[in-house]
Amino acid sequence: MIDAERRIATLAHTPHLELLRQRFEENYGSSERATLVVAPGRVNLMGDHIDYNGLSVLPMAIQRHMALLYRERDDRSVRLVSSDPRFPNREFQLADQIAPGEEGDWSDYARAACQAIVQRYQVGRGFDAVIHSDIPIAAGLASSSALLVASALAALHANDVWTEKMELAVVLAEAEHYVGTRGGGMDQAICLAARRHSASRIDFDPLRLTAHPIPPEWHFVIAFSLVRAEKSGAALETYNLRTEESGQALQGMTDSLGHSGEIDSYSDLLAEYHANELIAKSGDVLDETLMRRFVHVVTEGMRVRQAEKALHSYDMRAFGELMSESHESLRESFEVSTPELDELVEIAVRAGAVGARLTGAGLGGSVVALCSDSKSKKVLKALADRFYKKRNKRRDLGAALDDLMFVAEPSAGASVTPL
Ligand code: NG1
Repeated sequence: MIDAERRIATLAHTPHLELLRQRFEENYGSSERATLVVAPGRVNLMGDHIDYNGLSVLPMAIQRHMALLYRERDDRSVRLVSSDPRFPNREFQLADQIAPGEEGDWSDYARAACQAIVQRYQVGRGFDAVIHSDIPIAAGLASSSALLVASALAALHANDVWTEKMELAVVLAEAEHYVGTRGGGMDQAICLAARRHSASRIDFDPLRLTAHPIPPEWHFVIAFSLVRAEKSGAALETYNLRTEESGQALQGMTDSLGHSGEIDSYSDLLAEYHANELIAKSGDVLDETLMRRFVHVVTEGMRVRQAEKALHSYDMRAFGELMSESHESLRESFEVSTPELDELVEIAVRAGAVGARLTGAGLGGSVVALCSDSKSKKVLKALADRFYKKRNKRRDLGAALDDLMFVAEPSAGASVTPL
């Protein structure tokens, strides 16, 4: 993961390195022999709520990062300091079972990572770390997985353990269940193994990434709905309910087709039957809710394949149309959109985006809109005027517009750089 070119690039792209060093020195003394870990956020371009059903997805890493500066210790303590005052200092011990913090504590992602690394690689050396992130929190851009990945890389490198990225991604997908989500493996995999200038198709079982370059004139605009999709409370419950429902829908279909016990995944079912045949049958077999969930999963899986083809053939219009269809399916069939996300999608499309969709889990969070480079200024301006400024009259946004909406740059995966 470390080579000279990457090292220089990493340092050059860490604008907050000085701040990290300063915070490190305030808390732990000299920052000599410290190591920098950088883990990106991500935007998912196609394929939401299907990774936990084992179907392929198409995300890319973005230019927003979780940066963590650490130095290893001689004992099992892990000490964490965040530059964000909302997240108080935390300390815990490396162990096979690490107790979570108070309800929804921010350090649970680091605890989850460390517990998994101890269980898998039997490490015993802790570390002192400071972290700083510019990934918007609870915005559907996987800031929590970036913290999990950065903490895991610190725990591994502090103990001189080297692992293969795909192996680690599998371990960390499971590790994140510690916080209560029954999620899939998209976020950890793209955070670890994304390629610059590219989106990646991620296949599961076995985990594999296939990178596809993004044409430079394709601009993906990300816009935050101002509704935080916190994975504690209601959003967590709905998310887990959707995983359950899509499992029940699969079960209902395999039972009715006489394959119970033989077919236990969407990919196996889709290998056996044509998607359209399954969709037609689902109306007879499943109740209304499960039928909708089933239709979303199956059609979203198809859209990932079609989007990949559109990307290959530089067909921006086709890609955009698939994004809008995907949003409609997430809204109507999977019921994870919100009025704010719908409004952002509509504003972006009216202003010239070829398509737009919610990204990530939904239930708040962000949308992603595709437009040509010549249109992106117009799309950003429309979002500012018709969404953010309208709301800003009534309340303080508390952040610059640049933090609420920006053009995503397809970025590289996580890196570890000794200073
Ligand atoms: P976000 O948007 O970061 O909450 C979640 C899951 C993904 C995936 C998407 C929906 C985790 C860590 N992330 O992402 O695996 O299922 O929702 O596509 O559980």
